[in-house]
Amino acid sequence: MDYENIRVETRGRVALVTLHRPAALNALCNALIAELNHALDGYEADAGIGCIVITGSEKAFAAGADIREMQDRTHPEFYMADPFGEWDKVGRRRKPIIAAVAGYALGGGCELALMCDFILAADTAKFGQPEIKLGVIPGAGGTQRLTRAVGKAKAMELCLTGRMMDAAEAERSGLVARVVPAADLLAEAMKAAETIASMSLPAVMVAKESVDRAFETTLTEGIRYERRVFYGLFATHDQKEGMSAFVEKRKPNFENR
Ligand code: CO8
Repeated sequence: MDYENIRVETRGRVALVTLHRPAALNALCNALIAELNHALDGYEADAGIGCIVITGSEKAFAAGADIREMQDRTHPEFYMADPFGEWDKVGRRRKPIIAAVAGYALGGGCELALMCDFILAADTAKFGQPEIKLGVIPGAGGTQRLTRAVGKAKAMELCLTGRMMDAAEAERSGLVARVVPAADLLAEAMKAAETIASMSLPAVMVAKESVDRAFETTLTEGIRYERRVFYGLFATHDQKEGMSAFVEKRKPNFENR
């Protein structure tokens, strides 16, 4: 399928989605989010895909939600259309998604990156929630996911001042998993995605779900949950294969079941 605002390609078991609205620094209009969700729906249903990478351009991962599209909205229009419902779908995906961020990841762009499972950043990356400068606040999870990622002090400072954080500060704060030279960003993201996609998909999906559970529940409940799904993995072919391969000193041949 041809999209207008994103580019998609598949490399082996990895799907690569490139946000592509260069004239607007990849500002996230409704049509782009709809296309992204359409592509992600396909990858979720495709047993041949084990991991997804979302990236942008050298200059911008995404400079936020599309301000031009939003500026004249009224409260009832926004409430009835509930565009955030569409955004939320990205954060509820079951297969792993890596955000490969170069340049600006601002406002909704930072929030989109935060919806992914982890962020790899180029040394050129700049993160921020500048909505306060527009007379509003982050609306796609920024006040919540950013706070969980970097703690109250830094999240509060970013949301109240709108200042940007560079890649080094983002790594120090725990917002990004790793910073790499800009020229290596896509290769590093694809390498990480290929590693993930080579694992047992049920184990990967359960690991993702379990880590996410840590943000939703108490420690006792989270540990109980982890233990249940750990035991559950012993019903999979891949557990038998993974452990047999270790004992037999060979590489596992996971069948994703
Ligand atoms: N929306 C629409 N257009 C944008 C956006 C945006 N967020 N960001 C940049 N553009 C456009 C500019 O208008 C400009 O277009 P044109 O050439 O037609 O004038 C083009 O992209 C290039 O931008 P600049 O000329 O400004 O480029 P600079 O290199 O000078 O500056 C910046 C780059 C610093 C990134 C600057 O563009 C900027 O500050 N952008 C806005 C950042 C921002 O405020 N983001 C937050 C938006 S609000 C939000 O994200 C709320 C999320 C809630 C979810 C909403 C769900 C519906």
